[in-house]
Amino acid sequence: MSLQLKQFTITDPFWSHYRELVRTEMIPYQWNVLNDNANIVIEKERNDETIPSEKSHAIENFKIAAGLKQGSHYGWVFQDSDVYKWLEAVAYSLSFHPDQHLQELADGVIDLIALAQEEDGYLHTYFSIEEPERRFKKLAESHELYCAGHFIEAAVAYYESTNSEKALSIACRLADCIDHHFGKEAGKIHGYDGHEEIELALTRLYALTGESRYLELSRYFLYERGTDPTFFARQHAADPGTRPVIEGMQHRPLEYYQAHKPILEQETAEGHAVRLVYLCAGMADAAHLAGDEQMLAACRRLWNNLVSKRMYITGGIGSTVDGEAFTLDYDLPNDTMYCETCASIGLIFFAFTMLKNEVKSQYADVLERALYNTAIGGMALDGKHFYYVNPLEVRPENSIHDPGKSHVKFTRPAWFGCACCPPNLARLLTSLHKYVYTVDAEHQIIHTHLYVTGTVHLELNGQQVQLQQHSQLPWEGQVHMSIHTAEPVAFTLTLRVPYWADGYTLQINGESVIAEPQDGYIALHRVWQDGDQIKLILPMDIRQYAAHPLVRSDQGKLAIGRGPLMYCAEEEDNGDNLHLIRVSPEAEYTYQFQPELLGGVGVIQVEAQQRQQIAAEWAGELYRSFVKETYLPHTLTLIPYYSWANRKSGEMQVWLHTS
Ligand code: FUB
Ligand code: ZN
Repeated sequence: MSLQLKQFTITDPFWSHYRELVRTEMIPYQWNVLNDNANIVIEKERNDETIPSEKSHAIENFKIAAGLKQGSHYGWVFQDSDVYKWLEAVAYSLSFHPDQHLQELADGVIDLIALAQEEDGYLHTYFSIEEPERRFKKLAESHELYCAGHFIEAAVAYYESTNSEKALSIACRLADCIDHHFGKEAGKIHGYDGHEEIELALTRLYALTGESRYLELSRYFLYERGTDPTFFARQHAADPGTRPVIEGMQHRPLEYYQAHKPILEQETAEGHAVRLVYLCAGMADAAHLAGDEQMLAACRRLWNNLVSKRMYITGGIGSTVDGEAFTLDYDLPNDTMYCETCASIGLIFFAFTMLKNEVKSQYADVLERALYNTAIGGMALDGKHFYYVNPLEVRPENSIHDPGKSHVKFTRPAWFGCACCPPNLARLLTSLHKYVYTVDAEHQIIHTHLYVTGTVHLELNGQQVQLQQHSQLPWEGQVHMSIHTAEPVAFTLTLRVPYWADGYTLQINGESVIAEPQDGYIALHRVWQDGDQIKLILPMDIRQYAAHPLVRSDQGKLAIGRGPLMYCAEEEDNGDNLHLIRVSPEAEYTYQFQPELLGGVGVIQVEAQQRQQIAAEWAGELYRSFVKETYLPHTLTLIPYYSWANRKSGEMQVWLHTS
């Protein structure tokens, strides 16, 4: 089980900054955007005239659906989910920073949602306002259960944080409505949503309420998926509507929705990346809650394919803009990829739900990789500009002039027509406390997955235990822990040894401890005394990474990382034409923390070589006979990937050519 809210107080300098940024900047800013009160330019996520991007209109849609205003629905069919994710972030924020004004605001939004909910529990502003006759009739595109899932998640978080049942009762009525319409029984719809989300939301609702129907409904959706390849097509043929719910979506293959095969037969990560990881998070959570071994085995298969053949070194996933999707094994282009922020957030959910099933460091390693790189890289340091797509290589001119790269932005927009990512980040960062520890109550074990400064209170073997952690990550690898307990207490504390640490040193009360990690975790089992001190040192050397030989885009290249952070070169520090810089694998690196730069970052430098005199040497030729190229020394400066594009716009590159 994971720790309950309020049991863990984060005081970590790195993460508290983010959490405060969400609380003080993102939440108020996003509220203004959702109410169309922010004076901003909303960008289309790519050059596509059909993308609605004049305004958010998300709150207005609820007012219209609630009968408080006249008008039409505006925005994507899943616009409601922007509000729900914002509400979920508010819930988490209230758990670590009570704020009466914010809670009143949230209560007001919940009241509005209650008014928009229909008599039978149905909730979705697009269909309520525009096409009630099409309810549940166009599930490939409708996002009805996707939006429901996001509301349910928000409601669970709101209850856990505030003890208020306001949102939860709406969520249960909504889940009951869905349960009434979907399932194996005759007369119900034998189908599922085109975008997974309800599955993982229902497991959360079950875990909170104990209502087994919700777990069964989640498992129903999971097991039904892909069993009838004609389901979406039949719905489409019988659809009473005359216009597409989402323009251009009718021709997506079943793989896009992970509906090409039953889930137990799916072995590779296919289709839309966010959909896939939300599906997998639902599967892994349901497997955990229901003790479903065959479901867990399917999760492992998908996990293995995803992380060993289809994931970027930054924890990004999704190799193509076409369908925001996976392509094939080892196809990981750096400058046309998708790597949607939401997809890395979903990967974090998947990794975490796998950790609930089995404590293996491969899951926490990926969770950490996605969190420290693509996820936080998805927002600017001001908390008010966001990436949807997170490239590993950018040249601004290419994004401007190549229509195939219009999705690859070189500065973070203030908002998007499709704004799934910004509020998703807000809820992720405010719920970070969930991911640091898990507790195995049966065996009295507390597992440490992430190194984040803070204090956790929990009960182990009948004793109140306080565990304090002081971590210097992501800049240094020192972690200190201390235990506080009224009476000596026996339990096991595990510590993850991350993939980036070449071994570790460990002391308990000044005495060295040698322990062989199992599945990547050191297990310390003892009778703990009040004041026991643990000192863990994880060496944080600068590492050069290579990619598998079949990753064509990365051959002859290396990437630099230190600790959980991947690094990149920017034009601001290195000039343009980054592709003409070569780094020798034997080169010496230096590292320095620069408190004034980009909010305080560790900077890596290396003596590299830069190809010179291009214009003079080439004199207007495009091709010529090969001659040995001339290189001059160049001090290459690298910054953490997450902090790129916070100064002047320019080129950026993660994978660097080697000499
Ligand atoms: O379809 C809902 C969300 O919008 C998806 O998860 C994102 O990829 C974006 O397409
Ligand atoms: Zn997104």
